[in-house]
Amino acid sequence: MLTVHHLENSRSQRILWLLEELGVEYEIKRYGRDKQTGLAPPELKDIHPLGKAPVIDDDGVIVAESGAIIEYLANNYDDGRVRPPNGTPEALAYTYWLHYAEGSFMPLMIISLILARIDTAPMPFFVKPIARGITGKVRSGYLSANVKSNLAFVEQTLAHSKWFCGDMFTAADVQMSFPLEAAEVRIDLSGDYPHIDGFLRAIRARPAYKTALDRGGHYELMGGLGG
Ligand SMILES: N[C@@H](CCC(=O)N[C@@H](CS)C(=O)NCC(=O)O)C(=O)O
Repeated sequence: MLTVHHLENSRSQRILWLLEELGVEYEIKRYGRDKQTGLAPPELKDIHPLGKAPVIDDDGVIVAESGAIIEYLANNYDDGRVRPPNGTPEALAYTYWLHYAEGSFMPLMIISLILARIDTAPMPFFVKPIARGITGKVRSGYLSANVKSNLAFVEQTLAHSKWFCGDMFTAADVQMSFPLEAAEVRIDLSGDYPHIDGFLRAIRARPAYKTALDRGGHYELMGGLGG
């Protein structure tokens, strides 16, 4: 039996979704986040040294890191439904988006989350303007421009095709769902990014996405996309 170590409100939701798309049987071990810090509980470190989600245990084979898990599931359980044929331009796009999601887009979301945490952290009143000054500089000098150019790039891609690798739904769409859902928490995508908005509506209409939500439990992402 395949077990998904699933942290509430997290990236592991998309692994449940992919398993539903593939029709693979699995069980869920669900973990709650620490109420104060939002971090994963220490028990996750018993499964993998980094203690992050997702991690899967497939009959003793432990795989961590969303992209690696998706590749493992596609290699072992896909009969061509969620991955373009090798050697095609779509296959190259597939590899690109699988890496881009965590390699390029998510770091921006994490920086944004950290800045928002600093802005709202309890601190002496005289320190607050200094802290705000620093977070504002990071936003204006780096974050905002990069978020904009990345969203524009994704928007342009989805203006050309319904899914990230063309007309075929793939696991790259599953991987890209989380960064876009994280972006959606703070930005009204329907205005400047109608194709991203349409993509999010399209994934949410998929039966497998809905079943994964039912099985994974409450799913609500933390805010933090400042500026
Ligand atoms: N790049 C990794 C990121 C893993 C990660 O940071 N997971 C978050 C959940 S969204 C986590 O476990 N956070 C809790 C913590 O850091 O304690 C992946 O895609 O698997």
